[in-house]
Amino acid sequence: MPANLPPQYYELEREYKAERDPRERLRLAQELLRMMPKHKGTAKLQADMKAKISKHRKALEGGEKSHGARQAPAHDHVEKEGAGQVILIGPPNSGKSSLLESLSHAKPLVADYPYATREPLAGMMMYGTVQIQLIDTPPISAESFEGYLSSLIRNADMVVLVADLATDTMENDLKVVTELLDEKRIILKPEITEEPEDARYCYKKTIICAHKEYDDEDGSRYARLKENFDSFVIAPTSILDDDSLNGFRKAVFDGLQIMRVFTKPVGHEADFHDPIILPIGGNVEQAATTLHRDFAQKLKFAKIWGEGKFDGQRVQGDFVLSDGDIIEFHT
Ligand SMILES: Nc1nc2c(ncn2[C@@H]2O[C@H](COP(=O)(O)OP(=O)(O)O)[C@@H](O)[C@H]2O)c(=O)[nH]1
Ligand SMILES: [Mg+2]
Repeated sequence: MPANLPPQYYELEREYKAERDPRERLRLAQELLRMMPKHKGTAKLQADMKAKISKHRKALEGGEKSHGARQAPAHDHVEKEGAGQVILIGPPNSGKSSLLESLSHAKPLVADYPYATREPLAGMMMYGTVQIQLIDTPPISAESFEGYLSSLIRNADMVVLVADLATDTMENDLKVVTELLDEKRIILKPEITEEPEDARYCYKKTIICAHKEYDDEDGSRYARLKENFDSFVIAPTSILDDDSLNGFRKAVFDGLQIMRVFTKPVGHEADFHDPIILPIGGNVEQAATTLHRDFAQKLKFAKIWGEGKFDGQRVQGDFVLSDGDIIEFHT
C-alpha cells in the first residue's frame, strides 16, 4: 500500500537528516510523526518513527550512552524560573550580555569583540517584586547560529531582539537574524493573535530593545528601527541610564501579559512581597488555585481591594482581577 506522504513531509525529512542538535532532532521527528497520514500504508513508517523518537528522547535524558555518541549539550534547555522566561537574542556585540549584567546578578562575559558569549546564561531580573528570568545567548549572524538556539527560543515565553544603535550595519544585522529564524520556522511577532496555520511554525511574542541609544546621535537609526519593526514595542536602553533600564523592565513585564495580585490574610495587612502571578484576564478562582490545587473548591468568596472596586468588595470565583489588586480569600 502506498504511503502517500505530502511533499512537506519530504522537505522536513531532509531537514531532520541534516540536523545535528539532539533536541531539535527530537522535535523534528515528533513533527514528522504528526504529519504522517495515519493509515495501513504508513504503519511501518509510523512504527520506525516512534522508535526513533524514543531513542532521541532517551539520548537526551542521558539514559542511553550509545558507543561514541556525544552527550546532548546541557545548554539547549534552560529550566523556567520566576514569572516568565525571556530570551535576549541579536547580532554580535549588540549588548545582550551587558543588559543581563546590568539587570540581574548574573556575571556574563562582556567584551568589546564579537562572539564573546559561547553559551546561554540565565539571570533573574526584578520588576518591583516580580522575578523575570532573562537568558543571554550567543550571537546570531551569517557566520554563526548555534543549533540549540531554536529550541531555546521556542521554549521561551518571550523574545527580546537587541538592536545595536551604535552601528551603521544595524538594519542589515537584524535582517540576517530574522531571516535565519525564518529558516528555522520561528516568526517574531509583536503580538500573538493566532496560532500558526502550519504546525511546523512557531510564532513568538517579541519586543525590540533599541540598545546603546546615546550612540545614535541624530536619532536616525532609531527612526529606521521603528520603520522596520512597525507595531513592535521598542524599548530604548543604555547601560549608562538607569531610567532606560527601568523602562525596559516595565516593557518586558507588560509584554509577558501577566499581572500581580497581592494576598491579604484575614485580619492582617496585605503581603506586597510575594504576589500571585496570573495571566491578564485571570480570575479569583485561578488565583486561589495557584496557592493550592484544592483551595479553589473550598473558597466561599473573596474580598477585593483595588482600582475601580469598592474597598473589600465581595466577589465570587469568576471575578476577573486586575494588576495590583489585593485579595482576601474566605473559605
Ligand atoms: N555605548 C554603549 N556601549 C555598550 C552598551 N552596552 C554594551 N556596550 C558595549 O558593547 C560591547 C558589546 O557588549 P556585549 O554585552 O558583550 O555584547 P553581546 O555580544 O551582544 O553580548 C561592549 O564593548 C560593551 O561595553 C551601551 O548601553 N552603550
Ligand atoms: Mg554576549
